[in-house]
Amino acid sequence: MKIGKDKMLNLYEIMVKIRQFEEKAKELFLSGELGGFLHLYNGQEAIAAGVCANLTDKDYITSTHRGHGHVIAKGGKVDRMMAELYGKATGYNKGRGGSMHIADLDTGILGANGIVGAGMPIAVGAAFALKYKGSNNVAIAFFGDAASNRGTFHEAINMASVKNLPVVFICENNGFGISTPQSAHQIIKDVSVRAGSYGIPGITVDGNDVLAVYENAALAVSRARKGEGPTLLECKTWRQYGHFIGDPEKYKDPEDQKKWLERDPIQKYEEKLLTLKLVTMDELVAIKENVKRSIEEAVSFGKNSPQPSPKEIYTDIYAK
Ligand SMILES: Cc1ncc(C[n+]2csc(CCOP(=O)(O)OP(=O)(O)O)c2C)c(N)n1
Repeated sequence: MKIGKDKMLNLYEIMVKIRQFEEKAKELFLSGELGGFLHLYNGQEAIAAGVCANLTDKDYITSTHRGHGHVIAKGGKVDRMMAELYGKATGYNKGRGGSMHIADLDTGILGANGIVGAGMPIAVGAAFALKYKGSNNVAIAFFGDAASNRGTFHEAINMASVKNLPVVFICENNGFGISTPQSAHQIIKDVSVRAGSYGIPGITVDGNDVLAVYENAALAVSRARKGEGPTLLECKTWRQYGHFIGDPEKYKDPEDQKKWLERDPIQKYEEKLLTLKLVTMDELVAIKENVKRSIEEAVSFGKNSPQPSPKEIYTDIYAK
């Protein structure tokens, strides 16, 4: 598949932005500036970047508790995200959602979600609406390997296949559901085989290879846009940190951790870009520096934004 230099560098920039956002969020959380919980996306950046590079603002995504990467890749602004993490009025949810509930209808982000597996039926509903309206847009559901054991996964894929809906199911198989390894929560090795039960294509790719993700997601999105129905795309990856920040990670085999860190998706992609002579080290450094500035601006925006007014505590809570 042909992919130009601009797009290749854009994939890199998005991955770097996700990584730096997460590192900054971790630092602020550990210093006590941010409350709540943080489920970081480090190590999985190639998946959000590779998938969302095939989408427009009019396409939808549903996300998970580990959702910052999806939001950034889909076009979310880091300043409004950071403000949401700070619980401020300028955040995407006016400070009421926090890390696990960031949503932005303008960019098609139907929401991160603290309920495991809850995004899949929502994406199917959005895909149904798109088909009903005769649009050629698509909906994407991101979810983890453990979420593929939930009834919502099976019900959503069944309904999507029966109705031939424009939806792509992206399983980010990072090998764990909290502290439970995949081998202890399901007997299959590849989640993608579950697609066979529903008569749709199921594909497994290297989720740490952004170009492999991009190309396979492009095929799945194109099938959906052409009215050829849903696909289940499984991306094998690794959660570089614990389930949440504060998790002692005693259940991880240090050898596995080491092996996967050597396959860091950003590092691997840098090597590829340099080997292909598509970019110089100076250009990569310049991209990182630009991203760093935008993250610093986002922090100061979040920190200096006003708290939500207590008078608005019920605003947007009840539908009239
Ligand atoms: C319905 C539901 N059950 C249980 C939980 C508790 N819980 C939070 S995250 C998680 C594991 C999710 O694992 P996976 O789907 O593989 O995603 P990952 O955390 O690896 O990204 C669980 C069981 C929850 N939030 N919602």
